[in-house]
Amino acid sequence: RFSIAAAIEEPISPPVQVKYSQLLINGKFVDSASGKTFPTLDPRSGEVIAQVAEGDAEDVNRAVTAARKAFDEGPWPRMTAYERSRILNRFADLIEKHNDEIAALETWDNGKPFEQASQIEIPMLARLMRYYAGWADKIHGLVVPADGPHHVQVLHEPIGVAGQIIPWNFPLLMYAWKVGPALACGNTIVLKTAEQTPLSALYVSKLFLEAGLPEGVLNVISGFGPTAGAALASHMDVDKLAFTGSTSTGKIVLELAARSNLKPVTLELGGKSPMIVMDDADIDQAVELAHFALFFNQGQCCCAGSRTFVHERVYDEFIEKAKARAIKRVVGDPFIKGVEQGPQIDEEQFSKILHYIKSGVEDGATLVTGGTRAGTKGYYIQPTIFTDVQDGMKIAQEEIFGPVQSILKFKDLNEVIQRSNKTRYGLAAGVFTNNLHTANTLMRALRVGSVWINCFDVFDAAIPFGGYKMSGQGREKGIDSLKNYLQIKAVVTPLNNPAW
Ligand code: TXE
Repeated sequence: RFSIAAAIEEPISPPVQVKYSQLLINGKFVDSASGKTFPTLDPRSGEVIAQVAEGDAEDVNRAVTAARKAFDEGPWPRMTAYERSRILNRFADLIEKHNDEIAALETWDNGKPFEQASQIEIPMLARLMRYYAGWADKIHGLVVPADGPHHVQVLHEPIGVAGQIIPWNFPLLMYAWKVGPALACGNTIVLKTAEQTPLSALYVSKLFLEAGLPEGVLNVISGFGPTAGAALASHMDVDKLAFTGSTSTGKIVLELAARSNLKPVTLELGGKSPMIVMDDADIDQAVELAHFALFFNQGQCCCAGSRTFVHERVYDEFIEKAKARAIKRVVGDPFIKGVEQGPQIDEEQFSKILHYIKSGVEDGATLVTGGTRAGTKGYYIQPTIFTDVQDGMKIAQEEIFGPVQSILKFKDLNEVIQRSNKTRYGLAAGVFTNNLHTANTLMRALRVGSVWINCFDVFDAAIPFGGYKMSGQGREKGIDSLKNYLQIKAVVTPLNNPAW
C-alpha cells in the first residue's frame, strides 16, 4: 500500500487564472500568423486549461526578425552592462513578488507539487537571474602578450540572436538557465517553450517587460518541435542554439544547425545516472537521498539517479528501507500541502513509463512495490521499485523519466565503476560513502558531468551542469554558461606605429 492524498479523482480548483496565451513577439502578445491554437492540458485530469497560440515557421521568422533588429539596432547590446544588470535584478524582484501565482500556474500546467514549485523552482529562477545580473558588468576581455611589436586585445562580444528550446519538466528553471546568461552577455533571444507547458514562460516574460527589458530582446514562441522548434534550429539568422530535451531530438537539432548556418549548439540531454551506495555509507541517509534522487519531480529529471547500485553487504537492508520509504511517499493532487508526488506530465509519458514497468517485469526484475497507475483519473503513477535489476535490461539502459527506481547489486569498487560507466549517457552520479579514498576514486573514475557525494541534486546557480558522452555538449549555469553566449574577437594593432 502507498499513501494517496485526497482529491486524486476530483482536482481542486487552482488559485490562479491564465492571463497570457498568445505569442510574445517584439514586446507584444500576438496571435500566430496562421491563427491556429492548441490546447494545454491539466495533467491531473487531462482536461484543457487554455487554448494557446500555436507558433510555426512564419512566427519564428517574425520573432527572429524582431530579435535581430533589437540586437543590430536596439539599445540592449549598447546600454551599459550595469543597466542590463539592473533590469535582471528588477525582474528577480518581480518574480519574488509574484512567486506563488507563478508557482500555481506551473503546478496547474505541469503537475508538480505546489510546495516544490513555490519553494524551490521559482526562488531558483530569481536566484539565477541575480547570479547573472552579477556577471553582466564583469564580462571583460583581455590584453595578451604576443611575439612581436603588437598590441593585442581580445574582446568578448555578445554572440547575437540566441535560439533556445526548452522542455516541460522544469519549465522555469530551464528558462532561467538559458535566458539569464544570454541576457547578461547582451544577446537577444527567441525562446521556444515545450508544447506541454507554455504558460509560465509567457507570464514571467511579461514581468521582464515590466522590469524594463526593451521590446524584441526576448521573444517567446509556444508551439511544437517539428514545426516551431525545427524552424528555430534551422533559421539562417539565429547565431546560437541552446537545447534541452531528449538525446534523439538533440541529434535532430544539431543536424538542423549544421545544415543551415553552422550555428554553435549547446545540448543538455538525457541520462541514466548511477547512484552508488557503498557498504560504509550511512544507510538511512543513502536510502532517503536515493529516493529523492529518483522520485523528485515525479521522476522527470534528466539527472535522476535511475540506477541505484547497492553494495551486496547492505543490499537487503537498503531494499527493505527503500521500499518502506516509497510506500510512505504521498501521491496526490499537487495543490494539497504535504503532497510529494503529482501526476506525470501527459498521456504519452504516462504510457511510456507503464510500458517500461511492464518490460521490467518481463525481463525478470523483481517488482517490490508499485507497478501501476494511481487512481483512475489523470496521469498519476504509483512509486515503483524494481530489485534484482541486471545491466542489460531495458529499465537499466533507457531513460524511463518516471517514478520507477531500479536497484542493482554490486560486489566491489572496480566492478561498480565499470558498470556505472557502461552506458551511452554521462550526465550525473551520486556517491554514498564515508571513506575518503573511495569517494576520491569514484569522483575521478565516473565519466559524468556532475558528481554528488553524500548529497544529490544540488543546483546552485554557480555550479556548472552538463553531460559527458550522449548526455550533451557544453555546460549551463555558473561562469561556463557565459562562454556559450559570447564571441571572441582578437584585435591587433602595431606597437611601432610612428603616430604613437
Ligand atoms: O522530448 P523532446 P519529449 C527525455 C525523457 C522523455 C523524452 C521525450 O526521456 O521521456 O525525452 O520527451 C522540442 N526540432 N527528456 O518528447 O522531443 C520540443 O517541442 C526542434 C529529457 O518531450 O526532446 C520541446 O520544446 N525542437 C529532458 C523540446 O524539444 C524539437 C527533458 C524537448 O522535447 C523537435 C525532457 C524538433 N524536431 C524530456 N522535436 C532533459 N534532458 O531534461 C521536439 N522539439
